[in-house]
Amino acid sequence: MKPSFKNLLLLVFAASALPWLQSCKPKGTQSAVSGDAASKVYVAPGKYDEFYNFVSGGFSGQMSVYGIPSGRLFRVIPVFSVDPEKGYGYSEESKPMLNTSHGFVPWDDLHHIALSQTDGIHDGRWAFGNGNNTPRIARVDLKTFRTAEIIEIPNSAGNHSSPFITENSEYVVAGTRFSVPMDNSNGDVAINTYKANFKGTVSFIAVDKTTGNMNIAFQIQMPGINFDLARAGKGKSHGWMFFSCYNSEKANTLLEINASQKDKDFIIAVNWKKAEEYVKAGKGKKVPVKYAHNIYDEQKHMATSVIEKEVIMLDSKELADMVYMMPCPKSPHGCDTDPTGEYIVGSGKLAAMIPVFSFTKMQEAIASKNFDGEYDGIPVLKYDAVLHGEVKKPGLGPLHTEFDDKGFAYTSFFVSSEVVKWNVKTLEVVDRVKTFYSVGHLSVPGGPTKKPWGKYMIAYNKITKDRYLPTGPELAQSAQLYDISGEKMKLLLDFPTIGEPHYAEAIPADLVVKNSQKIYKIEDNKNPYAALGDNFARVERKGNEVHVYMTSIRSHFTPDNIEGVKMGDVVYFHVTNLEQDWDVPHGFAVKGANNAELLIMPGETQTLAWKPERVGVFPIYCTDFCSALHQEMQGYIRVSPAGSNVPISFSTGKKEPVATTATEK
Ligand code: K7E
Ligand code: CUA
Repeated sequence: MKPSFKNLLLLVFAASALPWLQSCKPKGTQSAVSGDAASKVYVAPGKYDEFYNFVSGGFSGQMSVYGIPSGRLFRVIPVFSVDPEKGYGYSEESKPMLNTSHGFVPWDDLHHIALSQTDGIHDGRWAFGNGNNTPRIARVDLKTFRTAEIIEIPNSAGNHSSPFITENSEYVVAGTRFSVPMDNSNGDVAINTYKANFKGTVSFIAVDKTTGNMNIAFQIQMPGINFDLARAGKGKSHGWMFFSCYNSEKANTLLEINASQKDKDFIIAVNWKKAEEYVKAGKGKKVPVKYAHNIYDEQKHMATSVIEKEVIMLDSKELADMVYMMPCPKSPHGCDTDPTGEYIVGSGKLAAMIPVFSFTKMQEAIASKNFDGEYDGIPVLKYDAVLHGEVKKPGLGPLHTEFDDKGFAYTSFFVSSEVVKWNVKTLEVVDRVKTFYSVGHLSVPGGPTKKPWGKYMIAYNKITKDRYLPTGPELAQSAQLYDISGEKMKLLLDFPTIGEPHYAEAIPADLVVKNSQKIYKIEDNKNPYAALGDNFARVERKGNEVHVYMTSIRSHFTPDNIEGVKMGDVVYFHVTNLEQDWDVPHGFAVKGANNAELLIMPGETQTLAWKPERVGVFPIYCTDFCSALHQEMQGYIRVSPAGSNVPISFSTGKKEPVATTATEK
């Protein structure tokens, strides 16, 4: 959420004349840390952290990786945004990853992380993230810490309610924030025909057990409202998915007022096992769509993008026993299920309490048809019939809830800048701590799973006025680490984040460390442009394309002198890193290229395309300090005028260039 959301809340609360709003917002820098905080976050040099924290980068489009408890930043994984540091989105091999039905999209807005699970417990295999803007879901492989796959979601706009994962990673699930005319309808409609023409969808993207590869198993067409967040059922509620929704008013303008009219919106419960039965029975309609599906091949070191043409759509109106609505006050944001799967917590941004729903009661209400009418053909369950109870007067602007291993819930409050700890069964508030300031999501290691590891809670704050050295108009967003091992929460540490953090997940380091890949085996390199040894290095002309099959090894490129390129040519540098040692990437850059560098991992091949725009001799060099003679890892490429008769030639370590046969096409 951007500050506009804060303004909305301030507006609404100011309008309802709550002067205590001001008084409960912490003022000024408060350290509020106890004496032993420093030792609790101190990870000695050379020692490992206890947890990995995978943090969404919001409008940076990336995912960042921190150590907990130290708060040290290890890596920024490029996901939806190009990253010149790593050549992601710049190398020929990675460009297809960012292809969509709208063409190449170099950016997105990543809000939520979902780590893969087996039996409801983190298994350390993959991290999924959503692209909000151009609806997509990405899968990051935790062996390589690289984006392995991106799938676009059709019939969706503002893929916010996404990705949320089921307890055996059967599906990652995505709900559309904006309702829109469906892709195969005439999209050219008046916006004020919203109620008639705009629809919502939720998508179930199946995840292959072995490869992790995603495919859209089915979508469900929903009323034209806004889907905000979601959580899968677990344990007894496995097979269900819960979505928070706002704008049940179906407003299409000035939502801050028009979508805040009703007392209650909904949490929508979807029985996806039932949906699967309907799909099997052929109750889904095949609808024409267009969406990109991009996969990175680890052996070819190359991505491919395929445009898919069809999805299966189920209709929530027509198919019984599949979708139910639970009334939820008021404009709910977070929708979180506790580790037992019995309780569903709805956080109404504008509500003065937190409703907690009971899965058992929901089942009873469904069985006894305890309905309060229908909404767009979907049965609405009676609020009182499904309610476990309400957490009274918890704070202002509840957003998200996370759980520990001892039966407690932690809810973030944006407006009152605090985290409130409460007992999931008794609904009693047992503790509260300040955050600095305006907290969004929380993360407890294992918090969204059946088996939280507890110990820490991390709050991700939107506003950090007076917490850090000023950096001009924009300040760092921030994470705050709390110790939750005792009865009282204790602030331990602040650390700044990359982009705007929304959700994050933390996982014990052991689950990831043991699988971490060190190199790509050179003998497995199937890139068609690889040069698997210095003796394969060469330069070939194909029409106006010049292909340089180059190798890199400490501390030289082969070849490092290239001539015979002419104006009008496109030069493709296919660089194979022959190293087979951990942590020895080589970089590659060309003066004046309208492109980025390449950063090539051991055993990998990556390609940089360069169209020279002037005649001359251009240096090339390695950008990654790889040995004592790194600074010697350099070379030249000569560009001659169009029509010149300088032949293609190349060499390394020779005084005179060796002429070769150019393959003319
Ligand atoms: Cu609350 Cu986009 Cu999950 Cu941000 S969302 S905070
Ligand atoms: Cu290779 Cu520096």
